[in-house]
Amino acid sequence: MLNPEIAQIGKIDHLGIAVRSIEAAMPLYTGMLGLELHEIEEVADQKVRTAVFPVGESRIELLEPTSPDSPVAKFLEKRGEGIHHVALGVQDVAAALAKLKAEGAQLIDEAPRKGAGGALIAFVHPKSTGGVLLELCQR
Ligand code: CMX
Repeated sequence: MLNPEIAQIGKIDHLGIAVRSIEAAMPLYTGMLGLELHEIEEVADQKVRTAVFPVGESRIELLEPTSPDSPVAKFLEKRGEGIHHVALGVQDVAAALAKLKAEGAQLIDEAPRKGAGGALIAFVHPKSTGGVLLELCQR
């Protein structure tokens, strides 16, 4: 049993980058940067299509909205393309959520849900984390 007093953040699991079109962004990531595409997946729950590029022990995850009411569509409209969230790899999302809540963080997800690649994820509101949307991610 993991200790809920400790968030147990082990690494940056991935950086989420909002793009209007994965296809249009591809030459930058596979061409200019020489990264290898691991997979493209639709995450219906989040109304996004994701493209994952492993970078060392972390990944870059491109996020393309699949609907005008996707959180990523809203982000693109307001801020344009760019870094959307930082995903911290944790051993136990539920325990990390409990810890952050106790510390005063404003949770977007009170309980873990399913994200890209079968991971368990939960988001913390950027208003309570210095303007950075944080995702907790358990693989
Ligand atoms: N990073 C930093 N700030 C952000 C942000 C982001 N990604 N998205 C929104 N904000 C800011 C806005 O700029 C705005 O700030 P101001 O009030 O100063 O203008 C504030 O948060 C509220 O923004 P909003 O446009 O009114 O949007 P909502 O409150 O409706 O939603 C949020 C914001 C973060 C709660 C929503 O986007 C959300 O629930 N995100 C989590 C889910 C998600 O992003 N899923 C997509 C990725 C899925 C995946 O990785 O699989």
